Amino acid sequence: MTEIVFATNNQNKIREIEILLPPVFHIKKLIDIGCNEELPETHHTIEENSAEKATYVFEKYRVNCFSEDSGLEVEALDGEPGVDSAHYAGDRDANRNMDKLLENMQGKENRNAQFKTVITLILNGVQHQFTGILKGKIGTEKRGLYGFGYDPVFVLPDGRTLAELMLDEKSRISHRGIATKKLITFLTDLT
Ligand code: ITT
Repeated sequence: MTEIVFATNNQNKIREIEILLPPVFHIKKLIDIGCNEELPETHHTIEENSAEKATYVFEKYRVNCFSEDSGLEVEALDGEPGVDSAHYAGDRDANRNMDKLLENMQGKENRNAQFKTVITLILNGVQHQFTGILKGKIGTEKRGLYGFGYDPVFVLPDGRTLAELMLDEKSRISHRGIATKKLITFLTDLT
C-alpha cells in the first residue's frame, strides 16, 4: 500500500481523483497530517500555483504529496477566469461565479473554453508535473445537478454539460481525470 498526501482543501477534487486510483494507492488528507490551513496560491499561472501548494506541504510536513491547481480558460475572455476561477465573483460561491461568467459571455459568438488541471507530485523531494485539458464550450444557461464549480455551464461536444455526468463518467473524461491517469502511470511504473 502506497500512502500519499493529497494537498487540497477541495473535497470534490478528492472524490474525483480517489475513484480513479487503484487500491494499492491510499490518499491521506491534509487533516490526517494536522494541516488545517488554507494553502498559498500567489502566482499568475496554474503551473506555478500547483507547485506552490505541494511545495508548501512538503517543506512544512516533509511528506510525499501531490497537489492540483485547476481553472477554466475562456477564449473570448482572453483566458479568464483562469487562476481566478475559484474567486471569480469575489468569493468561493459557484453560482455567483457562473452568473458573472454568463453575463460576461453575453453576445459573444466564440464560446470555446477549456478546463486545465496541473497536478504537482513531490516524491522524495523531487517535483513532477502532469497536465490534463478538457475542451468544450460555455453554455447560455446552467444545466445539471452533479459535479461542482462551473460544471453546469461547461458544454461537452455531445451537448451535455459536465454537471449532467455522474462522478465516475466525469472522472474518466475530465481534465482532472486525464492528469490523474498520467500520475497513476508514473507511480505504477516506479513500483
Ligand atoms: P485547493 O486549492 O485547496 O486544491 P480550490 O478549490 O481552491 O482547492 P483551485 O484553486 O484549483 O482549487 O480552484 C479551482 C477552481 O476552478 C474551482 O474552485 C472551480 O471553480 C474551478 N474548477 C476546477 N475544476 C473544475 C471542475 O472539474 N468543474 C468545475 N469547476 C472546476
